[in-house]
Amino acid sequence: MRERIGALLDEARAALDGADTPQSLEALRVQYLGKKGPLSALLRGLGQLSAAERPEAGKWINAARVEMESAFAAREAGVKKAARALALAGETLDVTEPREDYPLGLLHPISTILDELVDLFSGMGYEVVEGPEVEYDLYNFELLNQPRHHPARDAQDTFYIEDNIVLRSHTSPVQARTMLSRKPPIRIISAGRCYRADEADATHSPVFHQIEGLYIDKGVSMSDLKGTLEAFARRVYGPEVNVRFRPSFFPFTEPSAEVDLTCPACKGAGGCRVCKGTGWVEVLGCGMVNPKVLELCGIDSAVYSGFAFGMGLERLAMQRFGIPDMRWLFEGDARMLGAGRGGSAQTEGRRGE
Ligand code: 2NM
Repeated sequence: MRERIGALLDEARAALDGADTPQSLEALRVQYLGKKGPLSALLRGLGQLSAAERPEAGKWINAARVEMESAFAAREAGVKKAARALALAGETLDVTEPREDYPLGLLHPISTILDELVDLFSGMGYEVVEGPEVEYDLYNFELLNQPRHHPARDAQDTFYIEDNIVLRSHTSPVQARTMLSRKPPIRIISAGRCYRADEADATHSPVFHQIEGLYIDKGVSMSDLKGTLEAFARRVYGPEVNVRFRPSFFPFTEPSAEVDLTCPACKGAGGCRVCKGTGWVEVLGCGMVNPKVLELCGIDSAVYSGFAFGMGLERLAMQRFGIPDMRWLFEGDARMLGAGRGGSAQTEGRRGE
């Protein structure tokens, strides 16, 4: 009896070592510990033993069952652990694996240009100031030396909300508000949407974006203006760019100038579409703030002087990205947000039109 039980235990252990799934383990459990198994058969056979042999044989059988059950429990824990490790390995997800055909989202060209300019002028100590798009004509015109009879104040050119309220036609009213509310030194940029009653075409839009700078302090001169704008030109157009100042006129500056830069498309060679063959592109207007404007805005023009400059973001974006029609910037066509990165690839999707 003892030998039979020992052999049975050895056999069960060997079978257990080969069981590596919950299913095969369960089959062995039925085989060795079930009602039709060898231990049950031995128990049933106890009746045939003599009364003297019976108690000891019963003990052996029960001890064998306890031992076999603990061997099963140990194996079961091992099999469960292995099964779980296998399942986890099968579910592993590589979150770094690149997917195919990943459409790149880019900022709108206007936002790209604006972010770059804000970054540049912030670095030169300018603070970004905002103001309302629906504006009193006092701030939009009057304080900027554009009195009542000035042609720019015509309803033909400016959107009127009421008699004395307009959609701002430039971001200069933000400068006027700042001059009135602060004392020099003032070094600010304002940027945002502006509105003019223009028909939309390849170079005009009734909604457009400007960025303007204003610097007022004691002793600010035209050479400060030139240095500032040359730094701007090099940063945005590259170190090779040439800068050309041409005399001009604005009601709020005196003297005034227009600034041309080397054409980014033909590098000044001329004969290209972007610069209409001149080798130069017109980029911005600027000047020394008219003393009349300083006085109107409560700044003593005998003590302080300043410069101001302004530019349209649409034109910059069109030159930079080679966009041939200003309307593309406002139509909400997702191809403006580009399939490729940088340069004129930003608008690659529309190039065939
Ligand atoms: C331009 C060109 C020249 C300008 C002037 C002022 C202010 F408020 F100081 F008078 N702000 N911006 C200015 C000057 C804007 O845009 C083409």
